[in-house]
Amino acid sequence: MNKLIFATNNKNKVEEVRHLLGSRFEINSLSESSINIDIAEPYDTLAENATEKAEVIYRLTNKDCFAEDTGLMVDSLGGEPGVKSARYAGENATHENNVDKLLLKLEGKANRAATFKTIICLIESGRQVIFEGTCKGTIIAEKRGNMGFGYDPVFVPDGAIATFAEMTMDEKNLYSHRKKAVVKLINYLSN
Ligand code: ITT
Repeated sequence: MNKLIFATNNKNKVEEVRHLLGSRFEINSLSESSINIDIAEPYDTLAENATEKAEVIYRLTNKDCFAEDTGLMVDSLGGEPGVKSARYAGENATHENNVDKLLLKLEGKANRAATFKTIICLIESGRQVIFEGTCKGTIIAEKRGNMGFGYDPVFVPDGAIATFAEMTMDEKNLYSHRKKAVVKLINYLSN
């Protein structure tokens, strides 16, 4: 099996995952599969939302597929924005709105530790498998860099000096939550 639908509308995720999968697996995003839907993420956990996205697409297509849900958990904000990372500043918030809200909420806080977590749900021949990847780091006070997406301009992974938005994709992948989860997916699919 080497063809999968990646149940996402996020072009940056597709680019990152495709870069990691190389030529071994062919993935098609929702738009590349001519599926024009925005799947709701109604649950309180990344795993439930990732599973929901994968299940909706599996039911619709009956084809092997996977979805991922990612959240940024900030320690001093009780885990916010967490599962609501994409909608932190409201339903139609841009990445910039979300980052601005995060920086505002962290103003004056000494503890700026945070963790990115990615959960992937694969459905292969009707069977569900979950993979997880995390990356610990710090939220800096001002945005730096213009690569990547989402919270990348304010996130410095532990062991680095640059933000994710100042890194090439290969550099981000030395630390990335998504990379760790995708490696587990690749290992599973390869066995
Ligand atoms: P799909 O549900 O269609 O996959 P989405 O953008 O809605 O795409 P999520 O629900 O997983 O994705 O939302 C996660 C949000 O967290 C995303 O919109 C970004 O703002 C942020 N995010 C996810 N991965 C990130 C990364 O690697 N670097 C920075 N921010 C990230």
